[in-house]
Amino acid sequence: MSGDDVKQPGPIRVRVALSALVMVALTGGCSSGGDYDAVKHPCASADGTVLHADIDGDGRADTVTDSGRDSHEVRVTFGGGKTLAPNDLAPKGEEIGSASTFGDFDGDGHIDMALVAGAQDDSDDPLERTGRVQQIRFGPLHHDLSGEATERIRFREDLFNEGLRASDTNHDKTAELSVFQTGGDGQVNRLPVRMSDRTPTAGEQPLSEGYDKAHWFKRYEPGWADFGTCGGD
Ligand SMILES: [Ca+2]
Ligand SMILES: [Ca+2]
Repeated sequence: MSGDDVKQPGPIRVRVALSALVMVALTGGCSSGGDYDAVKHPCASADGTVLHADIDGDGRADTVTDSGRDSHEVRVTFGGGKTLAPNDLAPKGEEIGSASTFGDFDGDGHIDMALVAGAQDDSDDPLERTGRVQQIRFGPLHHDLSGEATERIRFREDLFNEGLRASDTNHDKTAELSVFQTGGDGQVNRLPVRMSDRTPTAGEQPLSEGYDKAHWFKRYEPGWADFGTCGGD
């Protein structure tokens, strides 16, 4: 379990198998792609800002939105209608910045959630920060966004993390997680996260990809659309 300073409510699972099957049959499991079944095959909107998948494992398609694609204003809406903001799970404070994203990072077929938070930089120099959260919660996720297990992401350097991006550039149905970590001089560095079973490690290789801090989320294009767009559109 993670040592992060973050709420870890107890598990509350609701499984309504029969009604879920009926709902999937009625909706097709994906709001934007006709009869494409997002429960079996997570899919995204063409612009990569909306992910349709079964987050809680109840057989109904759920929706994750990241309208700015910067992982800062993420919303999860379960098939039953409940909506949560994952970044609200981060510790509170004026200087705290947080980011979250979703993908099947361990390849077990269940969508997982990555969450990072810490005190933001107040200068253009990378500084180590306290009060951080850097974790992956493994799905299926409960309706409070707790997971069946949580693992801390290991970093080479304990710097502020500007954002996250989940993608599947090699189309192997396992999501790759990237962390965009402050690098000074107005830059962020992209740190690929390597998974060893469920142990995530970020940025083991020498860093070579730098992005402009204000625009990394537009200039690093891969994202949820890599998972396939709903209905093939
Ligand atoms: Ca669901
Ligand atoms: Ca998973």
